[in-house]
Formats: sequence, structure tokens, C-alpha cells
Amino acid sequence: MSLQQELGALAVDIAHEAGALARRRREEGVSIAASKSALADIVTEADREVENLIRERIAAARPGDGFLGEESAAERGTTGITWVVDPIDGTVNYAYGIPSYAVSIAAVSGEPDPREWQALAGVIHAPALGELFHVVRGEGAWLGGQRLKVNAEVNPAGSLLATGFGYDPATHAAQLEMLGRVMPLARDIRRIGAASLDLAYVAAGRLDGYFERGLHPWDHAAGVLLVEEAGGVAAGVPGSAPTREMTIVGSAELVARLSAIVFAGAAGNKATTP
Ligand code: LIP
Repeated sequence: MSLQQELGALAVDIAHEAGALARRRREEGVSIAASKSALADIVTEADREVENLIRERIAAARPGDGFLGEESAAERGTTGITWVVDPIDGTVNYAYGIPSYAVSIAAVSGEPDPREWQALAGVIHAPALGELFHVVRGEGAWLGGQRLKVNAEVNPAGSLLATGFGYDPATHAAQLEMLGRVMPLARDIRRIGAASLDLAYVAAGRLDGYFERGLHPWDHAAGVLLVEEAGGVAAGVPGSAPTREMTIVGSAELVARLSAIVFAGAAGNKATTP
């Protein structure tokens, strides 16, 4: 078994356990533990409990690996591998009882910086929806046993696009202005509320493309590898990998068209980065 296969198998194993815990806690009732960057940016007790479980399982299986999670302190490792984890992506959906939430776990090599790392394996598990997306670099992207492929067809009706909005209300005007510029490209827009699922759905061809400003590394680490292994392209600002400034994924042709629109407006309109 190669290193990436070992990392992928561990990620899937942990995601099953973490997803079961998240779902159980949801059924028992969810309590908000705190707000973070803005009033709307909540963390639940379950977010923290699930991340602790993931962190403990990884440390037991691979002591020395680094950890970069949404709810706990970052830790640099000694092995060259870092785990990038969003224990419950789609936290607001989770708090409201909307089933579109997911455990997102990725293993990356190199610097724990999305501009520099190489993602080796990942998993996105939506326990309430009964779906587990998994990926190992060089071995394709999968939903269970079904191989995934991004949708590269250009539909005359336009593209089915997903996006999202930051928790900080101060970012909404610029994000809505950007959406207005993108809309002529779209047949419709979806706002699912969990970046990892947006990314997984692009990989699965359920969406043609997805763009969002303000994502954290744990939101996109696993999903970007899924999209790339499904034949898609992931971009940030022109010439960069996805970062907080921008994440755009889809077929190469759609990403080029979306980037041209998204960044044409940015030149004249100093959009605030959340
Ligand atoms: C969320 C993302 C979503 C984005 C939200 C938030 P969280 O992550 O999945 O796409 O629009 O602002 O970043 O906070 O639920 O882990």
C-alpha cells in the first residue's frame, strides 16, 4: 500500500466514526458553543467534540503528523504530512437541522499552506445524506464505488453554479455585486451552505462549477483534490491555487470563463476579503 493509499484509508475510517458522532449529536440536540469571526459564524459543542475525536484518532495512528483544523490550535508535524480538517462543514446547516453538512478530512504533504501543499488523500462524508466521497491522488475521485467526473459539457441554457457568502455582513455587498456579474453565465445558482459539498458535487457532475471568496483551508482541502482527480480544475486568484481570496472549480473552460468575470470586476471594485 502506498503512503497516499494508507492516508486515504485512514481518512475514510476516521470519517465514518466522526460522521456517526456528528449525526448522533445532531439527533440529541445541538448547542451553540460560541460565535467566532462574526455573530453568524457559530461553533457548536459537536464541532469541537468531532474535531477532538478526529485529532485523537490521527495522533494514535500517525504520531508526528501535523494538524490544521477549524476548531483547535494548528500543530506542525515532523513527518511532512499535515491533516487539514473541518469536523462539521456546513455548521449553520447543522445547527438548523438541514442535512447538508459534512466531515471533511484531507492529508497533505509539504507546507500546510494551500498555495504550497500537495494534497495526497481526502474524504468528504455527509452522514445525514448517507454519502462518502473519497480520493487518493492519482487514483481518481469516488462516491462509494462510483467513479466521479466533472461535467465538461457547455450547456446552451448556461451552467449550474454554486456559491456562498461570508459570515461578515460587510462582505455581502461585494459578493452580491460579483454574483450579478456571474449570473449571465448561469442557468441557475445553488447555495448549499457547505463548501466541501459544493466541491464534491462539482466533482460528481451535480454542479457545473462553484466559486466562493473567503474559504478557509479546511473548507476546500479535500474537495479540491476530489475535483482535480475528477478531471476538473481548481483555481484561486489568477496563477494561484485556491486561497481565502477565491476558490473557483469546474471544467478548465468554465474556470477560465468564471475567473475572467470574477477578477475583471475586482480590478475596478475593491471587494473586501472576509
Ligand atoms: C462554511 C462553508 C460555506 C461558507 C460559509 C462557511 P463552516 O464553513 O462551508 O461554504 O459559505 O461561510 O465558511 O463554517 O460551516 O465550516
